[in-house]
Amino acid sequence: MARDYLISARTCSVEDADNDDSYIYLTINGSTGRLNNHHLHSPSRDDFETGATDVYRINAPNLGTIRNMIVRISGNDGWCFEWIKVTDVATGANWRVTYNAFIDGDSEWPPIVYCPLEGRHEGVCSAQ
Ligand SMILES: [Ca+2]
Ligand SMILES: [Ca+2]
Repeated sequence: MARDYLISARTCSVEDADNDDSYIYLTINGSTGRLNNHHLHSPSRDDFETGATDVYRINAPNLGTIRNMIVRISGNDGWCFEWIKVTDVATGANWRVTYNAFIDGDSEWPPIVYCPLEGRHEGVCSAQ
């Protein structure tokens, strides 16, 4: 059965942290379901601005306990994120992964980062 989740994403407060032109995708692997390459995007506002926290409400398969997240960028506008938090609206359970660095499709930074949780509610992302 599908459930509602809030996905919050905090953009870093450093130069060029913001993203306007690249596509950001989030994969969430849970104990009972998966959200695959979900495009994080708001049609109604300029998201991923420096220092901002953007919140997206989505409907997804029941993920159960989240095991890991994968963040991917497509495009040449690098994005720096401090953290991403996923909240199960029905239960209030939440999982947060921190990174504090850039992902970038065309630079020394990786285009994909892997964020293991392995039963915890806090995790740290690193390059694939
Ligand atoms: Ca940028
Ligand atoms: Ca933007």
